[in-house]
Amino acid sequence: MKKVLMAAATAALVASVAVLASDTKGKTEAAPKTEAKLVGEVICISCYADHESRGPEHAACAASCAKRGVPMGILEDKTGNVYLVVKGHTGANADLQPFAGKKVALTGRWFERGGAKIFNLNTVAEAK
Ligand SMILES: [Cu+2]
Repeated sequence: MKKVLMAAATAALVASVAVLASDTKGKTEAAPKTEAKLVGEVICISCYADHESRGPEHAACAASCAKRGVPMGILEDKTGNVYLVVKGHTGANADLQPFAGKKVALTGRWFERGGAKIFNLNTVAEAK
């Protein structure tokens, strides 16, 4: 009887820990399992966050920031959301820098964790 109670108590503890773990902050929000498309402008995350700089007039500055290692992102056309772009476990600046200030179409996968929107890049091409 004692062993049965102990086993039940252990199971209850494991279950409550599992519930707590599944409810932790920073969980991944709904993300498609298949490849997604993201259309928007290539921006310098720092310049856009600090002074909303974007567009063709800012392309040279954004490209210069990218060379210095400032992450580039995408300002999504249809939502105005900003995505930080990565490429696997490396940065995506080499891929995005040639398109600074331009509209592009990306393929890859997006994630949302801890309030951050992240796009894991597969391909990039200029869009009209
Ligand atoms: Cu910048």
